[in-house]
Amino acid sequence: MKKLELHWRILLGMVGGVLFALLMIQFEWGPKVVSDWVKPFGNIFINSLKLIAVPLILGSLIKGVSDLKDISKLSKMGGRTIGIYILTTVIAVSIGLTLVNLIKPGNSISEETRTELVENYKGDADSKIAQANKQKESGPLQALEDLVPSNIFSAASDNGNMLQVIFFAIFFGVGLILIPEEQASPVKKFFDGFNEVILKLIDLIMLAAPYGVFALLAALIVESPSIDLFKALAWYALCVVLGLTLMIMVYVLFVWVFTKRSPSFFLKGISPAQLLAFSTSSSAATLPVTMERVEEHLGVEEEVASFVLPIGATINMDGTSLYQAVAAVFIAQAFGMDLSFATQLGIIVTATLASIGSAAVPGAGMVMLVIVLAQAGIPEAGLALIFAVDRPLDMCRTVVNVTGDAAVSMIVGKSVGKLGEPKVKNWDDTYKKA
Ligand code: DAS
Repeated sequence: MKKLELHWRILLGMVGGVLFALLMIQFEWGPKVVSDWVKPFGNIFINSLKLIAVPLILGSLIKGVSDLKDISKLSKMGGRTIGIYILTTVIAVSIGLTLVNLIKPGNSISEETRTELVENYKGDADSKIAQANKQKESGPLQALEDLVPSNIFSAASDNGNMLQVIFFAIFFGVGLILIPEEQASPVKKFFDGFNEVILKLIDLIMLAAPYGVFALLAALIVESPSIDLFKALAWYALCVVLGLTLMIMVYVLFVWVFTKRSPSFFLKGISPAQLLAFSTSSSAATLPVTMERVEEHLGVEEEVASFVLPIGATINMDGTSLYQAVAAVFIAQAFGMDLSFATQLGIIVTATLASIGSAAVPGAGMVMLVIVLAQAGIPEAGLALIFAVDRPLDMCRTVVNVTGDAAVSMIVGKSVGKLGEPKVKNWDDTYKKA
């Protein structure tokens, strides 16, 4: 039998986890069996995601920053590309934060369920809530002071400060740019290889995802069989999808205003890439199709598309950053934490940086969410809450990631005079012999 695609296997894991838990709660020994013999596999899965977060940041950011050297030769296009990418990411995170604070999906959890949640994740929740409250009393420049680690290893430790790891990675990348090429190249080669290994490890971890989801969902249900938890998860998923839809509208508007191309022209041109992004949950896997659509159907010249899109697939993940902002605040709400405005501003920074560091592979956004949670002092145990619905949301946010890259490539193309008429007038021509 043909092997099922990973996301269908994960969706199966979700359904299996729910059915298994509903069976187990029929017996009075059921919940204990799940907690003792099933939940540990869910924790192992979450721990493996947390394990890979720091190496992923170090590898992808050091490589990303040191590759920027090529951009200096194309500074005009490079500066615009990075600038617009960061702008769209900040807009995405802001949309996410606005919606999650308006809809408040985590607040629909009842007090007793919240108490149970904090009980179930006691150690992690208490320390994080205490840390968040401490952060509220700190001085105005505390966040800036905390950015620079005194010891990279303590920064990378479990209770470390992920922004400090990001700071070190960028700092190291800058150092790599400034040393002579012959000395830098073996180091860059090492990080290229290091990155490949990390991406392979994420693939391996994601293979365990169906089982991890099964265990997490089963444990979640037997430990807090409250319907309101699932209602909250449904509101959370709605919040993310609503934000992602708004972000697509922002791109359509930007393309219309800055390139005078109509919404239908843009969406028709990019839709095959969006469908592939949805089914693969991988911007990297979709990149070849994104490039073909942008060049052949959206009129961006090869010189611009081949530069802007690969960088976009690596560092421009607006869908991911929006999702990370919503997920972080949702988990805080679920644990009864009210995040200060400063902490939420910090989320804009960390979600932007975390999405830059996210790899263009399935599940990477979830791995990097650890950084956003750690930085805002939100219990990482909350990952178990949202992982159950992460895969369908990963499919949706990857569509936005790809759409954003295409929109920016058109805007940059227009700004450097490299946006012309599409080579292929419409869909039928694509399949007609030239
Ligand atoms: N699936 C990632 C991508 O390829 C995004 C994510 O995991 O958030 O864009």
